[in-house]
Amino acid sequence: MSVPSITARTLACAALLGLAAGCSTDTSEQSALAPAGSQSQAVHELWVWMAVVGAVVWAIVVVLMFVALARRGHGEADATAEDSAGRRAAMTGRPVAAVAVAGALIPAIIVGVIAVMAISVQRETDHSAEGGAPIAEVVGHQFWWEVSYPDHDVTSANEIHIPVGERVRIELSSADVIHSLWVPELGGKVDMIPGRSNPLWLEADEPGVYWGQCAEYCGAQHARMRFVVVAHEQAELDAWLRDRDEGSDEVSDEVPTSELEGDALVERGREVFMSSSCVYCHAVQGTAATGQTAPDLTHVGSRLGLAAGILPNDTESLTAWITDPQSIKPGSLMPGTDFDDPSEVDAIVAYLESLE
Ligand code: HEC
Ligand SMILES: [Cu+2]
Repeated sequence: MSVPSITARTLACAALLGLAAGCSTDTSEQSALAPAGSQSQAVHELWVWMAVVGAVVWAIVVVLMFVALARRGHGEADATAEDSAGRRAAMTGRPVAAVAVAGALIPAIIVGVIAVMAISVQRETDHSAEGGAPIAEVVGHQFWWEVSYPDHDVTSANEIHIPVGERVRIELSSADVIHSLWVPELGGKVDMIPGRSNPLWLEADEPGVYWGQCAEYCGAQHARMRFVVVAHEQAELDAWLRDRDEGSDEVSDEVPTSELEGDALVERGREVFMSSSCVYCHAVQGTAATGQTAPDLTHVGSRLGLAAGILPNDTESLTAWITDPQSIKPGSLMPGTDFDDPSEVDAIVAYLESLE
């Protein structure tokens, strides 16, 4: 009887290990096992220690369990009831000591050491005491991220641009329910709570694009609430911000009309957009569209993705999204719009693509 059940348990363990292996991907798209900054490195090292200690304890317990099973088998085969009663009486002193050491003292030491390590990692990743101004503010919305840069008049969505090789502060809050911002390769996970502001520090050693994800269940499309952190060289970041800074003199009258001149489709798209319901939710700086409940579309043409990292930013996806967002992200807070004429969608798409 016991043999098949042990085999079954071994198989179950192997299956679980297989699942766990799924957590580690070489593409390193959103992997906590591929740290790319000192914060995530500290968290990763703690995790490795906990995994190793846990594995050793597990192995010892399993070995002891088999030893106990083997001994019990022997005892029952050739012992009379009297024998085993006598042996139990003789042993009562020893098991109590063994249980006290293996069941209480050793675990207390292990948990104590891990607690000290965890507290030290927590201190390493929390720099609240140092203060410092946030370079970006991120507000969680069902089911997207609003990102603004306080030193620049720039508002974007679903991408956070930071300088490389530097620890930067990001301020987090929420417009509706609790969300949690997590970029596994760069740092810890911090909740975004309505009515309060929480700081998070991010640090990337190498320039690149790092994927993040909402890590607190927030509604129907929680799983599709993704974003990217883009780490740039400082000069490149400055240029990125300058190009989009609505307040800076260089571009003050560039957006949005100069790009539209001479292109009839884009011009028509602008008219359709401005006379559709889009403007009640979306803003385009410098126009009559001033909605505040949806992603700011001022530079949507140069966005890396659409709808919180679930669609590429291309003509096909943009058309599909505007026509029927509910089939792509059911339960998202953008309704489909009925257009009188399908060419109106093409025009809006051309207009939005011109907004770089
Ligand atoms: C009732 C409010 C509402 C209306 C009306 C609305 N949208 Fe949206 N829109 C949203 C919300 C909310 C999102 C974010 C959806 C998500 O990612 O979950 C969004 C996302 C988008 C995006 C993707 C932006 C990005 O950066 O990911 C585009 C493009 C867009 N809307 C265009 C339009 C157009 C064009 C119209 C008019 C035809 C329109 N929307 C009407 C609420 C609205
Ligand atoms: Cu969520």
